[in-house]
Amino acid sequence: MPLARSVSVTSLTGLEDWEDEINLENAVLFEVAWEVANKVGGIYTVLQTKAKITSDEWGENYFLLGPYLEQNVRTQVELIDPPHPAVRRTIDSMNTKGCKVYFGRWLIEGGPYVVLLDVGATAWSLDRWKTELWDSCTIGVPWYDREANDAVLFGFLTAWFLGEFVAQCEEKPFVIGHFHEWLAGVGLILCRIRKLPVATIFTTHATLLGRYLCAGSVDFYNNLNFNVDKEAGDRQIYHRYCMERAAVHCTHVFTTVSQITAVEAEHLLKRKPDLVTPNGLNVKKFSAMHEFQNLHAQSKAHIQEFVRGHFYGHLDFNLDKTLFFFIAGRYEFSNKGADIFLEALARLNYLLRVNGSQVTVVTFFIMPARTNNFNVESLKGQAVRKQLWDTANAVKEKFGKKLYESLLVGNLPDMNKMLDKEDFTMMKRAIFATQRHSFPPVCTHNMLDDSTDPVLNTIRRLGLFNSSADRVKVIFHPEFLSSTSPLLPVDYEEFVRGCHLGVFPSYYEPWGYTPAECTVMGIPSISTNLSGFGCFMEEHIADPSAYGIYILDRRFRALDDSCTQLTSFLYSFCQQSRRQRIIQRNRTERLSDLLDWKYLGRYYMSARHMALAKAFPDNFTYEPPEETAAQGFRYPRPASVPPSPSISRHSSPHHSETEEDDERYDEEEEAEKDRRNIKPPAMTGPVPEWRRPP
Ligand code: G6P
Ligand code: 1S3
Repeated sequence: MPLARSVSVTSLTGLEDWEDEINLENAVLFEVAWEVANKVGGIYTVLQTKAKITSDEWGENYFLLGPYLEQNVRTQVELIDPPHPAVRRTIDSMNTKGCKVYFGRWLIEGGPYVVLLDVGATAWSLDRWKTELWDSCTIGVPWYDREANDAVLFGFLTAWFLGEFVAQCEEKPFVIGHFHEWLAGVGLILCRIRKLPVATIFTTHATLLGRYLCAGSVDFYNNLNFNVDKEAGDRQIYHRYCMERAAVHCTHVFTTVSQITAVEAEHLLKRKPDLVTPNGLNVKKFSAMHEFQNLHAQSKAHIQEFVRGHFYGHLDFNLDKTLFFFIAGRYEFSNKGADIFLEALARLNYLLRVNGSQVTVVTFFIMPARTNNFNVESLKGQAVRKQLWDTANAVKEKFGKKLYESLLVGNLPDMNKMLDKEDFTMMKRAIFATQRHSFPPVCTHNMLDDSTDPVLNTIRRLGLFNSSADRVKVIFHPEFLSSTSPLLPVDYEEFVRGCHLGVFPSYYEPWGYTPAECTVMGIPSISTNLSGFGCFMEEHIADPSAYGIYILDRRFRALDDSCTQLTSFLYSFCQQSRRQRIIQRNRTERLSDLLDWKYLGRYYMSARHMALAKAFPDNFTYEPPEETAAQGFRYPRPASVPPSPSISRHSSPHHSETEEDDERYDEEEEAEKDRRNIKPPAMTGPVPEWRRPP
């Protein structure tokens, strides 16, 4: 039986003792989400990266509940018999009543157990369950909303599973149900309506209304007092909003991923979150400090190969002085800031041209849109590159053979006879094949909505057509990356490592994994003070830009001013020497600990403690946070940054005169100076309150 104990959630000190003091054997954690082994967006990344630390803490008593989707199961899940007797009995019982419930191990780090519920197999219950939902909490779901219907089926199956599980346990367990996002919310609502002995947590990763409102043209963050029912009704999402809001109000503990989303939730969902649970990552540490820099160079070489093919016939720029920028994510044109990024790129193009810069910027937009495969011109580019490579190799082979034979007989070769007419013909043919009468394409695929696509239309308006005069080139790759692609055969991680700068000027971004992923790989990034990540970094780092974390002000500036600021970030970045970029990458990578689940996982632990204390007050207690303890950890400025801004451009690493001395940079010395300043990132308090403008 667990001991009664008190846990302060403000001071997270003491949580290390949690496992020692609480008997977790009789506590079971179910984490419920539509994105379990099902990649849709960021929640998948949360669950997948967090699995290791959660499994380490909960062992055999940790289960993820998600939808059964055959294709995902085939590639990500090993189906097994449930080792836990009560789980086995629960699944058997449900399956004999017409459900299809599967059990397995998710093949990711930590290998957590998954319970997968086939919503399609119980679709025959939809009308009955919708009636029950209406009768118990007057939420009506229209027939045409497929996603909402799935949410109802998934919710009823989840609640059925949890109820049955509790009934099947011989000794009553302390069950925690942690539900993510509105799609999993119905299960939580039913747990409370049916009074199941389950401690519930609801985490929202984005509010439904926030996402919709931001995608329109409202000044969202400076005007949060919306008539929420009307706004939801106008957007035909009232029923979804009701599910979300009901889950928020039913749950024992309500959490969200950032302070900025906490304020949004308070206004739109009418409940202040009990806790902010920032998103972490599973940080890989290399034994050799230089390893991630070597990986950058290797991955960059792969991207350069692609660029050689894509720009065939127009390779009039120096690849050694070419920088790779990228934006990636869900294709929400203005929410993710693709609009302002394109505008800033046009301005950067102008600045680089008028200042006669030698630098070329190739910018990738990796955002999936509707396509019918790669376009011919892009595929041809890679074929032409390959043909040139093959030609060069064939000539080299023949050349090598002749040279060898000549040396064998003790003669120096006659260089005039090393290449014959046939070789020249072959080489000329290959060169002729590189002629082209059009600019390199701005898009790699055939778009289904070409004429209305917002990225393409903005490119057309701004005239960023990859002409020779353009110093900024644009490549829109409207599909997620894959190492099996015939065009750009790299996976996302490799691609990020090979780039120089990730640009994520989002307007709506509750957390934002993309800049966080850049950080742990040592790649600088631009985010905004409207993204959870940007606010978190601003809060915890004394001088973010010195660490390659550029935070764009999209909250207190007009759009045009933000665009000017973005342009100046990009332009300054282009002015850095190689040596400066290397130093900056080292600093960026040193922030990884701040984003490691090893530390950020404590907020999840804290939420679970709170939920247990609220649901089982006889067994657990919890101390309310003390206001004064709310002091977050702060990384100091890097030791080598000059104190005066006049000698430090954007706090970027100190200047080198030439590119040639780049490789002589003493990385160890710089790192050591910083190490002396940086304390271990123990999180001593919760993320401080979101500060309102003065
Ligand atoms: C890494 C490698 C270096 C390489 C550099 C290129 O640091 O270890 O050998 O010169 O990347 O950096 P850049 O910013 O020009 O891609
Ligand atoms: C959401 O996914 P999105 O890209 O639609 O959840 C993510 C995980 O919490 C978060 O990082 C992101 O900002 C949200 O927007």
